[in-house]
Amino acid sequence: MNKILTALLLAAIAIPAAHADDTPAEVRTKAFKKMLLQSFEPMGMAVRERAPYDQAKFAQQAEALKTLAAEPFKHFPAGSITGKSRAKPEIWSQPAKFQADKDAFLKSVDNLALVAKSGDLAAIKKSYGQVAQSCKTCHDAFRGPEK
Ligand code: ASC
Repeated sequence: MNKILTALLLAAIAIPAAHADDTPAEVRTKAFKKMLLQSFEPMGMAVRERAPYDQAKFAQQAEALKTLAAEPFKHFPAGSITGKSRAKPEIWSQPAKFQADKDAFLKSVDNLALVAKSGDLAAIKKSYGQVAQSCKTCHDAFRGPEK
């Protein structure tokens, strides 16, 4: 896909704006979406060979993920299950597992940023897969169905 088309497509995906009166659930959902749309999905396109792999660009996206990855986890105050939130009560009843899953995710993200610098695409694919697996592990335990 050419660069202009990619830019247009990314611009067409609305990244919801943050508002001062957002609930914690809205704040964390927007933060998760931001990292997904600005870094994880664009990297996924390259990893799945649906977009050209560019070493510098990919390394930049992996750094962006590192910058964005911790933010959503700052917005899980006790009992913040409101409206459209998919957060399960287990987040607060199993805090040690939630913390461990978060730490594993952040560690896998750090590793991806490191491996991305090498330009070794096979290693990058493996590391990206570990990040995706850490998303899934946490979702399986702590994210409920869409409401
Ligand atoms: C995504 C997405 C997730 C994760 C997960 C990885 O792109 O929206 O929730 O990856 O599916 O296994």
